[in-house]
Amino acid sequence: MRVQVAIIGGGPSGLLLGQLLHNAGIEAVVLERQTREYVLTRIRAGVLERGTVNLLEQAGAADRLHAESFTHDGTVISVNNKHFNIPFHKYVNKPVTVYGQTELTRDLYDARELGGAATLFNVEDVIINDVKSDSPSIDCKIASESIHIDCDYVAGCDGFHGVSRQHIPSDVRREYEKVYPFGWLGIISETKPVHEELIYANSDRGFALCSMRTDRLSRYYVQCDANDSIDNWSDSAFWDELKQRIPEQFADTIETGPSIEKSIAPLRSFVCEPMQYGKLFLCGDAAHIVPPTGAKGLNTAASDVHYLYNAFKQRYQHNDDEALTSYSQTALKRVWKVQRFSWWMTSMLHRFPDQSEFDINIQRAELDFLRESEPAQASLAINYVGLPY
Ligand code: RFL
Ligand code: PHB
Repeated sequence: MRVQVAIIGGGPSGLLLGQLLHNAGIEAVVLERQTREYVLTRIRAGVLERGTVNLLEQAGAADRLHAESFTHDGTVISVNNKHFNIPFHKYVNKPVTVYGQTELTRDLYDARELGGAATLFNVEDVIINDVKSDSPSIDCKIASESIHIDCDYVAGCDGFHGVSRQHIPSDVRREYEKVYPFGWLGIISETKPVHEELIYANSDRGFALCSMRTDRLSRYYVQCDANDSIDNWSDSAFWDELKQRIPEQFADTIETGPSIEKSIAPLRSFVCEPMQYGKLFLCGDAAHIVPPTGAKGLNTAASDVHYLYNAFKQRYQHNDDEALTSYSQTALKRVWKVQRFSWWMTSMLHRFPDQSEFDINIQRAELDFLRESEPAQASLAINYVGLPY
């Protein structure tokens, strides 16, 4: 097989990049290790920036999103029993869109299928060859059959545990990492969301988040121990804990019910530099991870896709590879700003095991300042709705 761009990973970044390239007439194949069904069981992101929605529109995969998503013009921050709202529209002319990653991924798979774009599933043992040459290639297997793919470029969209990043030699690759001493226990329940906006809660018992997917599907999280297990959390233990972390007004009215999904996610900040090596370009979680506070993971994957897609277009439609050459530099500038925002939101809202009384008072002062200061709220709003590309 020969394609112009071989894309490793059929998560949101690989599918979005693949679909945009396909629509632009650039031949690409997406190689996914799992089955489509497996990828669609991963419950992850829920909040999309305008830029992400724009890219889905360009990819021709936004019809259902427009019909079914919610638009949010603000968010609630609570501190124990008190809360305040940050109205995005007062500071920025953009809302955010609430639409699940599962649905977005399904829409991209459907768009690819409809348009006849190639996605290969159950792909094993991916090896990238000769990325420093003008003729890189990929060897892999599907059901023990060997497949060889010649290409001009390789896009590594295979997430944090993928193989692409390892193809950048260790003397070139620099990795920056911060692991947080807690996780998020998340559930989904077929219940009415407790509030029309998301609630980010700082409480003496730890962080909590009230989010949603639809008007009958709620997504809730509580901060938990990094080594905790879902076996320790019955549904009633989860609801009891959540209610103790959010203001009484919400705890008294929250609709509870059986969870239909329950999982624990670790929290990590991570950046790999550079995001390119020879003909290999990393995109999304393959190159960087943020803690979910602030909802930036999928959105930053989308901003990488924006830069890389436009660079490929320059290359193939105008025979100009300047944007490709500077892809890593361009993408990383935005990546680090998003890292800063996600780290800041995480630091401001969680209980840390080694937090002293001093640290807690500083955190309270930060939240007080945010409640009272319009410039501080503007800064949160600008970052939350999404920095420009
Ligand atoms: P993904 O989604 O990990 O997809 C990578 C794909 O590559 C495949 N793969 C391989 N394929 C072939 N060969 C190999 N050797 C391969 N190795 C791996 C994998 O099977 C997979 O299908 O990365 P991508 O596409 O870069 O997308 C990133 C996003 O998934 C991620 O950033 C977000 O989910 C993060 N995130 C959130 N982001 C937001 O923008 N807003 C949110 O509200 C939000 N909430 C969240 C989140 C992540 C969470 N968890 C579980 C970490 C909430 C949570 C709890
Ligand atoms: C979610 O709905 O899953 C979600 C929303 C906001 C976040 C993280 C996750 O910051």
